[in-house]
Formats: sequence, C-alpha cells, structure tokens
Amino acid sequence: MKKIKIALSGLLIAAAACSGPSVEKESQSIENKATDRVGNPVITHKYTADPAALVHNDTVYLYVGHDEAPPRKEFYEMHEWLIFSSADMVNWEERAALNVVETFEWAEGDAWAAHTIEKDGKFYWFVTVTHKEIHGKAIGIAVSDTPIGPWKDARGSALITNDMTTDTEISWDDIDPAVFIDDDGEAYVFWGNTIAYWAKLKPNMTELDGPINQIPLPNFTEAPWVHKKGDWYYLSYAYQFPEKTAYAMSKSITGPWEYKGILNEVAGNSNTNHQAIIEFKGKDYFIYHNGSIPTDGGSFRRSVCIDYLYYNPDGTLKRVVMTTEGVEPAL
Ligand code: FUB
Repeated sequence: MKKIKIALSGLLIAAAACSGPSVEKESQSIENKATDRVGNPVITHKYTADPAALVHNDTVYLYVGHDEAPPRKEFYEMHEWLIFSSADMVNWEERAALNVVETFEWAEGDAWAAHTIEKDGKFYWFVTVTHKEIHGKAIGIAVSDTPIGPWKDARGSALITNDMTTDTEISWDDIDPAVFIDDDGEAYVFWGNTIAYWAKLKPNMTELDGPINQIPLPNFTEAPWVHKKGDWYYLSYAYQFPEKTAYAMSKSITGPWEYKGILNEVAGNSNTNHQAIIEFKGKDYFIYHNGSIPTDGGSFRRSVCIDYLYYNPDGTLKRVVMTTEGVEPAL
C-alpha cells in the first residue's frame, strides 16, 4: 500500500513540477511534510471524468461521466453519467446514474461532458451525446425536481445539433455544455470544441433565446466553465492538446473576454483536462480529472480530483497546484 502511495504521489508531483513558470509560494498552502492522506482521486471504485459541480443546500453534487474502460480500448466508452454528493468535499457518496439511450430517445450513446444547474426549484442537466439522425455530437437536457433525479428528457429533442454550427468541418464541435445564470436571472449556455460558442437561454431553460455567438480564445480546445466571483466573470477552458486549463476574464457575461493565461498544467497522464470551479463553505475549489488510479489509469480511464483554487487581490487566478493529498474536509 505504501509503495502505491509513493508512486501516485510521484506522478502528481511530477505533473506539478512540469508547470513552467514558478508558482508564487505565499499563495499556496501545500505543506511540504510527510502525510498519509491520499485525497486524490476522490472516487476510486469507478473511473470518473468531466466533473461538473453544483452547490445546493450545504451539499456539493458532482456530475461526472463514467469511463467504462473495456480492456484494450483506447478511446472513450461512456454510456452513462454518475452523480455523487458530499457535505465536506472529501467523503463522496454515489447517488444515481443517468443512461444516455434510456433517457434520450433521439441519441445513440456517448455520455460526454455535462453540466447541471438549478433554476426555480428545477434541475437542468445539459449533456453531450451522439445524435442518432443528425451527424455528429449534440447537446440535450434532462430535467428533475431534485439534484439526483428522477430525470426525464426536457425537450424530446436536442437543444443544439451539429448542423446549427457550420464554421468548422468537425462533427464534435457541439460538446461540453456549461450553463451560467447571471445575477439578473438570465441564463446562458457555453459549449464547443475548437470554436467556443455561447447563446442565451429562454427563461424555461430548454430553448435558445437568440443567435449562437463565437468567442475568440487562444488555443481553445473544449470544456468551457463559467463562474463569477465579485465583479468578475471567469471563463476557463481546455487549452491546446494534450490539454492544459487556461482562463479569460470579463466584466460582462457577454464579453469581451480578456485572456489571462494558464490556470492548470496537463493533468499527469490524461490528455484531456476538464474543470469545474465552485466556492463551498468559504473556500474555492478546482475540480478536474487525471488518469492517476494505479495501475491502468490514463486518458480513457480518468478519475476526478479536487484541489484548492486561490485568487490574487486583483481578481486573477493563481495557478492550480495538483496534489496527492487533495483538500481538507470543509467544515
Ligand atoms: O469525456 C469525453 C470528452 O473528453 C469530453 O466531452 C471532453 O471535455 C473531454 O474531457
């Protein structure tokens, strides 16, 4: 057991050490002392990927894709999403699953990245799937009265399909929805691969309310996530490939967005990097995935990890330090 811990620690320390520009020492409270705590990955009995987190009633709900990881397959095999919950960011309980083809009649599989958000007492789970009839990936929505279900298809059809975005030849540009509700109650969906898109949502959360817009972001690959802290809006995203996480800031949800640099380095042996950012009980968290479960973890056998996120006084973000220890229980 000890050997496994040392190997895992080495992998993550190596990932952090590759981080190029130095991390400001005073900003990070990584204690350089021996500890037995192995907090990351936070879930170890299943592979989990593409985390999205929702804070509701003093509980954090984590919505993840499930890498099925059949032997020898080196691509994504994902049929369902899973829900975990925690009251302290450390102890996670598996609560429910949502299967693509059982939920969306118009979809044929591929439970890629998703995001759940609450509005007026209903929970909307925006998901990426493969469309049965319209070539390419598509975005659908499941709805529930609780954060864990039961869920049903909110529209009976896709919200966004590949034929609605024609500026790129690829068929997987309509993936990775991230939804944001602004202080005035207006809702927006961000998504994309290669091109970053956004559109306003109608108050019912299940229809677009206006055109599909593009956001110029350097080296945008996928995985947008939008959050707000104080007066600043943050748009983080997967950058280049293999993916780092970069971010931009704006004073308005509709932009313009100013690129601010790298937020997280390549996450060990995973070529994708998919983040969620939340504040919970007074602390800020960066939730992501890597491939660090011994011995088969990797790009298609991913696992969710959690580390702290820190802000500079001017609102910019300090670079994330990925750790083996993870976070302390939130009180
Ligand atoms: O998990 C499948 C895809 O890999 C996601 O949609 C992307 O964000 C990347 O993590």
